[in-house]
Amino acid sequence: MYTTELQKQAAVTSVEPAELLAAFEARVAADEFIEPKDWMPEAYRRTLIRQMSQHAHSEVVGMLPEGNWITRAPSLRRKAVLLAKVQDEGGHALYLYSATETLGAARDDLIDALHSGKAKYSTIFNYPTLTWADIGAIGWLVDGAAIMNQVPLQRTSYGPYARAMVRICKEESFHQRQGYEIMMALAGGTAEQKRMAQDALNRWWWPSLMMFGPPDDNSPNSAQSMRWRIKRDTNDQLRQKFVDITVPQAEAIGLSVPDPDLKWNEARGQYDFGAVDWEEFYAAVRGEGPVARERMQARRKAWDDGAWVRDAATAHAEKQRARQAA
Ligand code: FAQ
Repeated sequence: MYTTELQKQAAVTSVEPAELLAAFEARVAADEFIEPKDWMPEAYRRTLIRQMSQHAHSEVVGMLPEGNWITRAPSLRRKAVLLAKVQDEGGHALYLYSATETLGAARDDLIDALHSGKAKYSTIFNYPTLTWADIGAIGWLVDGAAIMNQVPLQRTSYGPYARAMVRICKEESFHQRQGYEIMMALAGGTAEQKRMAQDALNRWWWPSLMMFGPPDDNSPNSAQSMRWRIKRDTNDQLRQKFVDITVPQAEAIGLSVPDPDLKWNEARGQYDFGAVDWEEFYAAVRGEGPVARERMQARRKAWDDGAWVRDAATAHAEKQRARQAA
């Protein structure tokens, strides 16, 4: 798992020298970026490897629900846009895996952890995409929730993660708008198209709220990650922001958010909203989401089918190295 001597030393150092720790904490407190060769507490490194690799896995598995509609997009324009979007998600995974490697993690270990079910990925991608409107709902809600979480990550304390987020956020912002535009077209279309859009919103609303993670009082990692400025906002703060921004967007296109308890709270200047079904969330985290098994099967098959490409690329690189040496 550890690739450099420095990282090996850090990993086996059980007592972290107090002055190194104090200097690290002072840098974090001063909003300086921590860079790959800087000393960092082992737990900080492990937290980042966990979060960043799970983020990368989410991007990769996240290609599957939308990939399902590339061949059935309703027009050439929609197909070209969807292809580009799905390709972007693959790119995000690549930046994130590369950024995780700067912490000494080996890519093969990370992929193994995904395929063996040891590593998590976002619960949202365990739901099926039943109609074309789901592609609109994913762009609007899922990318919308992803941006809400990722904009603050542009200021996360680990430099390579923060920098990867800058480009990812630009692309996610385009994704969110293309999704909303699909929903706008459907909501303004025939009665059947509007019904499809509402049905997609009904199915994707609550899983989108779950993307932000468990409530703050049940989030074991939040307090430490906030102290280390890996996370800049808590799960509940981001969930609230998402609700406040998204509800008026639904209203603007004549759709209704499927929450009978949703109400503008004048005193708070925010929406009150109903209880998320946390049992459903934890079941999805445990790998029991509606299409979780299919998602993992598809990932493992793609990995196995791609073995020859990896072998060919390795052979090509070796040939080039040998040629240069000669
Ligand atoms: N799904 O203590 P916390 C996207 C786990 S990218 C599954 O609150 P933390 C782009 C969590 O890992 C979407 N597991 O944890 C796209 C932890 O377990 P662990 C992904 C979840 O890390 C769009 C345990 O629960 N984005 O959508 C989830 O402080 C469209 C306790 O939770 C990121 O990964 C969940 N929803 O906060 C692609 C952003 N929530 O690891 C295609 C970066 C929590 O200790 C199409 N990540 N868990 O075993 C983060 O910001 C954080 O990791 C959170 C969780 C906020 C997700």
